[in-house]
Amino acid sequence: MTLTLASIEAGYGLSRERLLRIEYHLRLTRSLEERIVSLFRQGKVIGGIYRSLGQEGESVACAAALDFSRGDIVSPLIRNMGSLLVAGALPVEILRQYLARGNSLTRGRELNIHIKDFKRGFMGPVSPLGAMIPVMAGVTMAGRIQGKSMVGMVHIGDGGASTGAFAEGLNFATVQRLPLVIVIENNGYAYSTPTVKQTLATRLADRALGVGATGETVDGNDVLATYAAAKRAVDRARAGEGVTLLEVVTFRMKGHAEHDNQSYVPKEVIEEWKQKDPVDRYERVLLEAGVATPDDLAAIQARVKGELDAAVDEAERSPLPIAEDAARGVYHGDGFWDEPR
Ligand SMILES: Cc1ncc(C[n+]2csc(CCOP(=O)(O)OP(=O)(O)O)c2C)c(N)n1
Repeated sequence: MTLTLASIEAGYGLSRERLLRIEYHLRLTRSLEERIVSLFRQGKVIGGIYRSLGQEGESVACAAALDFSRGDIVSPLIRNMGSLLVAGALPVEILRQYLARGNSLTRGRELNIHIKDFKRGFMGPVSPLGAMIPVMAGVTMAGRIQGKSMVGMVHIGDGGASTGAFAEGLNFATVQRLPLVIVIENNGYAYSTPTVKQTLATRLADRALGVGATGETVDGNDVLATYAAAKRAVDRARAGEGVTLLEVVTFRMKGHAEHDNQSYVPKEVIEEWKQKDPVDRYERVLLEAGVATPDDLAAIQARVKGELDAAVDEAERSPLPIAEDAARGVYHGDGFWDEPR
């Protein structure tokens, strides 16, 4: 069937404006990461870079299904910069984190996307994988006790889904019928360990069956299909129908971090997934459906470039942390975190 704007609007409930906003966030995510790699190669980044190249589609599409005006909260992992940008984190805030600046959201104490802002609706990860599942169960339970209609969304990798914290959190959130969407990113590898060495299950979403949650698997590089699946899960959660375990099938197109040359992945596999690039695929859909012209797409890329030029400049001009501040803000009540930066 040929897609048109009208058929997309009818099938997915997405207006032209929202479809172009998704495109903007896809390009912003990809380009911001490219800028961060460039800063890394100049020796300016503190810590590692965990690219989401090839996975931007699922981060952006899943977060786009949330309604941040209703208090929804997303908990991204290191490869979900796209979710943060959709939630309203600014590129300059993310850049200041990577550059460990004194006026970053964590004042230079935490790196990459380990940031939170409950008001805007994002809560960055802690490093122990799986731990954010029970934490987000708690966040959504608190929301319910407070009478809010908020939904939580938490991301986990195929490797992270092998942890005890994941299993406990999934079971607890499910039996409590909490409004939580757990997104498993099946991106082929956990570091150098292929998914087939993590589990004999062929569908990671089947883990929902054992606890009585709803499970769904979707092509994570198909932005519209992923949006639709995430929206179904969010709607179910908001309607009081509990947890969905949404498996997004995608591929990590880079090594675990910049130091990893991904030599353990066969070249043909990388080539095969290149053809399924989520951003290219989404742009083809926009063009074929007449939602955007090549000029529209070029204008979005120009806007992204202009915004990132300014953001990189501002982040590089931001001050480094002050040594004396290291002992402040450790205990509640000294006003450190309320001081303007
Ligand atoms: C509980 C725990 N074990 C090990 C690690 C170290 N570690 C960090 S990332 C990573 C690989 C994660 O793979 P996966 O969950 O599949 O996510 P991906 O990197 O593929 O996005 C590991 C083992 C950790 N952070 N937490």
